[in-house]
Amino acid sequence: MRPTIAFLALPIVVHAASFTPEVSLLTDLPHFQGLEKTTIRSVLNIINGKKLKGTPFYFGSTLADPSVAPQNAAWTSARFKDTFNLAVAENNCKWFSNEPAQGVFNLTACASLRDFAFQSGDAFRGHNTFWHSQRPDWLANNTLNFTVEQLNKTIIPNAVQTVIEGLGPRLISWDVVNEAISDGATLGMSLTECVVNASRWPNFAIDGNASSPVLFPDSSFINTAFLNADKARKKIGSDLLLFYNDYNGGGDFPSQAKTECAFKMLTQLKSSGVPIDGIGIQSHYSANPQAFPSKASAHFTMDRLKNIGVMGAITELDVWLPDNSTESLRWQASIFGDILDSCLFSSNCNEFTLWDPRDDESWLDSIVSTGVHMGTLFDASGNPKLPYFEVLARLTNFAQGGAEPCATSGGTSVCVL
Ligand code: 9MR
Repeated sequence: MRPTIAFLALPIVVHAASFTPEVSLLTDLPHFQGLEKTTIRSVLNIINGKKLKGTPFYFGSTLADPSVAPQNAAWTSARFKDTFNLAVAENNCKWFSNEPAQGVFNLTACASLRDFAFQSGDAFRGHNTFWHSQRPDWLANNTLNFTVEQLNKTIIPNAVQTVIEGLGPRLISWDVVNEAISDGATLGMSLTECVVNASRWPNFAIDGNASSPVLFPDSSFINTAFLNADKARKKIGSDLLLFYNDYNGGGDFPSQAKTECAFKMLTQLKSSGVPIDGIGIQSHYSANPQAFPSKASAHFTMDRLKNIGVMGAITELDVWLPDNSTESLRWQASIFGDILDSCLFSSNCNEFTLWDPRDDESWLDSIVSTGVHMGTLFDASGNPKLPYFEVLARLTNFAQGGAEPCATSGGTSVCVL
């Protein structure tokens, strides 16, 4: 009989790690052992050679400026040939880098990462043309006293068009607008409320002073950015896809409200004839209870997007660890695997991108103060970890025509492979 009384007394003293469920993994099964002899890129080649997803499936990672980790240059070069088939610039294609002085564009840093990707046989995705963060200094402090009209009619259109045209026709996608929805969004908000509640530019004044005039009183700057991105791609004859990209949405973690705001944006843009091709679900998660979406809700979101006729993409996946116990490592591997499956087995998801290729290059150490992080597929020496092998197994399963595995991150109480 279960010790019900003892169980009820537990939550007060228990450490979060003791909630870590036991999980089963594809890599536990004999059929998926010995995978170290193959590479992710070779499995991607099978998937794409057989056109198992129709259009190509991209498995990508961020590419940092070479000055960030010069000691990893040879490793990076090798992984973008034998592991990833897609690259996205971690920082070098953002507005502050592309337009250092007003009207003076310098796309060299961005283009050089694009060229590195192309030389390695990788596709390249653009990130991003419009974001409140990492915008140029000349814009950040509004020393030039721009008006709402100048921003909406000249500054944003020029930046969006120049960058997309300048990077050329061979990119597969661009995050046109990034993170415009407020973390304080609640269910039922209008799109304007979802957006203007974000206490940051462009909703608040450029100088950061909330009492100054609000520069964008509604969500029309989003329409402006997408319309100009569309104009640019048409001009260069490109069929790249235009995305809205955000975090904490895309499922039941942790903000259903942000997900609903993104859907509101999507339907409103589409109904006003503004071109948008998909939603990027960033996917910064942790291996903690309720800190990542269930596989069912990740699928549900992909299906909702499909019903509207647009793509979903996993654009920035990492999963940090609360500790380095074996249970947490296994849980982390199962979360990576489940999120990958939710994209692989959805017909409208062809891009799956990791945010940072290895632990020593991860942004997580600078931002997450608890846990041990280690949120990528490769350790700080560049060696593949358990999640790497689980991801390789899920890709192999798909390449072999296997059925979708059950939701392993729910733990063995709900799913045993
Ligand atoms: O990884 C990026 C880090 O190097 C930058 O310092 C940071 C600045 O905000 O941006 C990081 O990338 C972010 C991405 O562009 C948008 N989504 C969240 C990512 C992690 O913060």
